[in-house]
Amino acid sequence: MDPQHQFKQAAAESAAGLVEDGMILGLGTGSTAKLAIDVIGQRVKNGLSVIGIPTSEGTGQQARSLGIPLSTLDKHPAIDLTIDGADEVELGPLNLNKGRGGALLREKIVASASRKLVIMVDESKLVERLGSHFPLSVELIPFGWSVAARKLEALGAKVALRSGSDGKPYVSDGGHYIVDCAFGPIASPAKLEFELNSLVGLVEHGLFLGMASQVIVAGSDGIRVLLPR
Ligand code: A5P
Repeated sequence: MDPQHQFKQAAAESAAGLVEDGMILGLGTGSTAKLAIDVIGQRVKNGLSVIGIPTSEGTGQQARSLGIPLSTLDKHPAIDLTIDGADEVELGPLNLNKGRGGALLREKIVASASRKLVIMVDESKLVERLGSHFPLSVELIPFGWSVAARKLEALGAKVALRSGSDGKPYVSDGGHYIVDCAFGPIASPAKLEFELNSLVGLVEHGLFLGMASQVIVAGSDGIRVLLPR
């Protein structure tokens, strides 16, 4: 097993250990979340009682296959704990860059309804500035998406429409396109968030600012838990 996978597994096991009986649980998306959901599935088989709110169709399928009971935000609008991965974590405030798995919209809605958002990463995801390693995922309405893309370019991004494995534009669970926006290291995530939030045709973006309650980091020195400061 490659070290990065081992680290993801360790972070996932640690986060899954925070799940308590009776919780309404937000279930993230991505390879690390998948590992954590496997562990939770095992705990459910051993008697743990939780209700999961999935952040993607894929996560819902995985959870159902493991016997984790699922519900919706409309029936359970207050989530006790959400566990999810991230593409980058900004050291200090623990702002996040998310969305390479294409689930950023539902992930952000679920995170916003959660009392606690625990993020699991391997140490390669820690950065001084978001955007250093990965572009920012931005979800757009397909109608006239290139108009919004041009506005993103005017904000300083190199913009690429995300493709699926069939070579066609990737379509999110919500029926939208995603563009990958290479801004380079982002000096002021809050300023960029403000600019993005006023862009017509933009559904959501992968900046999760001030949302993480804690970040579980797994690396060669073991597990560390970071709190925002
Ligand atoms: C899904 O849309 C993403 O936000 C993921 O949570 C993020 O890409 C982390 O994925 P991995 O756990 O696969 O690195």
